[in-house]
Amino acid sequence: MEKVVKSANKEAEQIIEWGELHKIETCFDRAERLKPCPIGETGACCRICHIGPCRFVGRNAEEEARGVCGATLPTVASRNFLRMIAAGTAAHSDHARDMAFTLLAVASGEAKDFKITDVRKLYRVAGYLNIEFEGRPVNDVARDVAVRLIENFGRQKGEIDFLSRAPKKTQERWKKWGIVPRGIDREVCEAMHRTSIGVDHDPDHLLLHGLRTALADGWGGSMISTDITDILFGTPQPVKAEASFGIFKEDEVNLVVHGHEPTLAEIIVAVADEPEMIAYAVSKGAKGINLGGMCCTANEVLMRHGIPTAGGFTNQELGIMTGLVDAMTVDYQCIMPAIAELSKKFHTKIITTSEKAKMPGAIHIGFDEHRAKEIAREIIMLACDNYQNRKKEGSHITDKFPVIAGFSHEYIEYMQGGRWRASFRPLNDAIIAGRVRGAVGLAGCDNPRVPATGLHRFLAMELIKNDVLVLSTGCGSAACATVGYLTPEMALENAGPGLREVCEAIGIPPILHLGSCVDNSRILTIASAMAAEGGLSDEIAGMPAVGIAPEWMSEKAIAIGCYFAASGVPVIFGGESPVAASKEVTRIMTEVWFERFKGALHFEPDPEKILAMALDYIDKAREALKLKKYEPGKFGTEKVLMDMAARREIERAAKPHIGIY
Ligand code: SF4
Ligand code: MSK
Repeated sequence: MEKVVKSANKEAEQIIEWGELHKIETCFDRAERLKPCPIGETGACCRICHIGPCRFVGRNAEEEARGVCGATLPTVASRNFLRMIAAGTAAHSDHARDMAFTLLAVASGEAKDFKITDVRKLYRVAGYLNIEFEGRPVNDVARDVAVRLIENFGRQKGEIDFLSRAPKKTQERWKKWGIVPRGIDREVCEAMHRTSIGVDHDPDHLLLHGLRTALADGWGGSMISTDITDILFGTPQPVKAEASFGIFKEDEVNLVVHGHEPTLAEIIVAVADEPEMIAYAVSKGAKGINLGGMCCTANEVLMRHGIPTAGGFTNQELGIMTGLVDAMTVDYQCIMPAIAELSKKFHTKIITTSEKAKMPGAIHIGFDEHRAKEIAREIIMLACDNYQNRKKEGSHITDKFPVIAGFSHEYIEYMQGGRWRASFRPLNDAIIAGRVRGAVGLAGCDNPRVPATGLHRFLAMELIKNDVLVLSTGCGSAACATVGYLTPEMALENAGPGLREVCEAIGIPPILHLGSCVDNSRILTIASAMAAEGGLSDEIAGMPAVGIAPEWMSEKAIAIGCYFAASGVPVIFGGESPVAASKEVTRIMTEVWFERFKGALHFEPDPEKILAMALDYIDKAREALKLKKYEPGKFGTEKVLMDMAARREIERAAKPHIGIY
C-alpha cells in the first residue's frame, strides 16, 4: 500500500515516522481517525438552543428546510459563520487588550522591566490618534495612546479610531453598507446576541454584521496589537535567522516559546543572555541557553530578534518528539492540549503562563508584567534544571534552513527610498509596468488534514514563478521558512524574471515574512499606502491583490479573511467551506460581497484551482485599472528601483535615529 504523506515537510515527516515506530500518536493520526462531522463541517447543524441540535440532513437539507423554531438553512449557516468571526475577532482583540494594558503599565512606570523601544512608531501612532507628542515626555504620550486605544474596546458609539487609516473610498463603502465598527467589544457582543435563538434571521443582514465585526478585528484589535508590539519591542527590520527542528541544540538548554502574546517571550530573550543565567545552565551540564519559537510567538521574536523558529501549528508535538525540548512556555491560542500528555513520554516541561489559558498536566507560572524579569528567570532556571533529565528518546532531527524575516510596513517603505524618501512608488511602478504582476497575502494556519504546509509551499512557489510578490504571515510564513523559501536566493532560483529583477534591485526575498497572524494588519496598511501613492486603485478594492489561506483551521483565520473581503480584497480559503450547505450564503459571500466591496470569500480545496483563481483575479484587476497586460519577461517603462548602493549613499547622509525608517 502506498504510504500516506502526512506532512509535506521532510523533517516533520521523519519525526512522524519515528513516532509511528515508537507508537506515539500525533494530530496527524487523530486527523486520520476522526473524520469531520459532515453536517457540522458545512454549517448545516444548529445547536444554538436546546430544542435542537437541529441537523439539516437527508430530506431536511434543502434551502427551505426548517429547524424546530422555523430557522432556515441559510439562517443557520450564516449564524454559525458569524459566530466564527466573533470568536476570531475576540481572540485577536483580547490579545490586543493585553498589549494595550501592558503599554499603559509601562508608560505609568509600573512595569519597570519594559520600556518604549520605538519612540518614532509611538509618535506615528499618536499622530493617527491626533494626540499631541511634540515636546512632551515619551511616557506621557504613551499613556495617552494606551488609554485611547483601550477606549476602542468598550466604545459604544462613533467608530474605532484606526478606520481613518484606510483610503477615503474604502471608508465610504463601509459607511454605505452600514458596517462601520463602533467599538470592538460591542461588535463581538452584538454578534453573539444576534445569533442567539429568535433574534436575527436574515442571512445577508447577519453576514453584514460579520463584516462589521471582522473590521473591528483587522482595523481594531489586530492593528492595535501590531502597533503596540512595535512601540514596546521595536518595529521589525530584516533579520537573519534559522528555521526547522534543527534549531534545537544537543548540548544546550532548549527553551521554546509558543503561542501568540510576545510580552513574556520578549523578556525571556532579554534575560537569557545574563551571565548568571548562562552560568546556571553551565552548572547543570549544558553549554548555554538556546531559545526557539513555535507558532506566532515564534514569529514575534523571530521578526525582532532573529530567534529561530521550529515552525507552525502542526510542528508543536513534533518539536517535543525530537526529545531535545527542555521546557516549552505556552501563552494562548493554537496550543494543542495534546502536548501536555505527550510531554510525559519525554522529559519536556510544559509551562502555561496566561491566567486565561491553563491545561491539565502542565506547570502553571502565571506571567505578571510587574515582575517580568523575575518570572522569566524562574522559567529559564526550570528549563536548565530539566536539562539533566534529558533522555536519549527522541527523533533528534537536525536539519535547519536560513531565513530572512522582519518585513514591516515601515521597512518596506524605507527600502523603497531610504529614510528621507520612503514611499511605495517603486513597487507601484513595478506593478504598473507588469514587472510585478500583483501581490498575494499568503496567510493562515497549517493543517493536518492536508499534507501539512504543502499547500503553502506549492502556492508560494507558483506565485513567485508567476511574478507575484508574496506577503506571508503566521504559519504560512513558518511553512515557507522551514524549507528555506524565505531567502533572497529564492528569487534568483525561482521567481519570474520581473519579480526577480525587483527583488535583486532592492535586495529582498520574493516572499516577505510580515509577522504573526495579528500582523496581517500590516497588509491592510501597506495596501492603503499603495492606494495613496497613486497609479493603481485609489482604494484597497480593485488592487491586483488577493488573500489566500490554503490550510486555515482557526476561527481567527475566518475573521482575517472577512476583514480583507470587507476592505476590498478577494480571498480564497482552502478546504471545505463552512457554509457549503447553503447556496444562498455562498452566493452572498462571493457575488454579493464582490458587488458591494470588490472583496469576496471563496472556499476551494484544490490548490491548482486556488492558484488559477488568484491569477485570474489579479489579471482582471489589472485590466480594470487599464494596466499593461501582464506578459512574462515583457515590461513597460518604469522608474528604476533604488539599488543598495544608492540607498547606502542616502544613509550616509542620515543622522543617527531611533528606528530605521
Ligand atoms: Fe433548532 Fe431553531 Fe434551536 Fe437552532 S435555534 S437548535 S434551528 S430550534
Ligand atoms: S499560529 S491562527 S495556526 S496562523 Fe497564529 Fe498559525 Fe493559524 Fe494559529
